[in-house]
Amino acid sequence: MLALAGCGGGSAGAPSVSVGAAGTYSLVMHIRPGAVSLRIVQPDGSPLTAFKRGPGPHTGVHVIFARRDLGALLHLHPHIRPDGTFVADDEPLGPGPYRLIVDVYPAEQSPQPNFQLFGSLTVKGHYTPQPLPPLRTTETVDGATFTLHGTPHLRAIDPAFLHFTVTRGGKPVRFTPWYGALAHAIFLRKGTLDYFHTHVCAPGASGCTSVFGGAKVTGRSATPGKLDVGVLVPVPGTWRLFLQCKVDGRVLTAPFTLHVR
Ligand SMILES: [Cu+2]
Repeated sequence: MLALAGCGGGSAGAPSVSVGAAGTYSLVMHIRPGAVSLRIVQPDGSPLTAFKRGPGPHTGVHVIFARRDLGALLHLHPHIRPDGTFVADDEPLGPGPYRLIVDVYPAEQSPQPNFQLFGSLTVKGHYTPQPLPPLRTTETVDGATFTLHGTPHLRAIDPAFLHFTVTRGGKPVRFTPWYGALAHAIFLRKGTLDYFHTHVCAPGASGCTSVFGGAKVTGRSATPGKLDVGVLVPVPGTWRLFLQCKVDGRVLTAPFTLHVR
């Protein structure tokens, strides 16, 4: 029996995900150089100011900038001011068109724990879209080697796990909890940029399970250097997994191309 704890959340193109609730909310963006100021407007026209708090990654708002060619990603959990505004510092982004995904965890957890709102922005400058590389099972980021073990056989709406090891200098790394999880797995679909997000949590961690329709997924890591990453994507296609973890004070992002039938 698989328990897939993704940070629950599919996006457009995922018929069984209840994005209806999100459809009644809207995102107000104010773009300025190096930062985007954001606010969520509720169906009654007032700003959303009450967000889920507590341990685990499923709190507040998660802001993700994904370049349209899936060649770059930035994942932030900005502080929310009492008036409901939050500022995402997008200084690190290079030129190009981006999809902005705001994954929202409101205090009111019904009918679903979270929903997504979307925007887009373009960072000026010369940009050439890059084709997605084929799956490579080893990626080295900042001297850390991420290795995917085995051949993934992934199917839509079917929870599964991918087994990774992360080493540096031949030794397993130690993960520092970051944004409430040991690792974050952000899945984006080529072309449509459909979105799903799961987490890898320490044993016994609470608030870490992701939900999609009736399925749940919780990634686990009980051993340094090992990550069991839950996969639960809503539709077939070519997906890009951005696996993120914090090691020695730095956030590392390792991308993998996945084919989902
Ligand atoms: Cu996350």
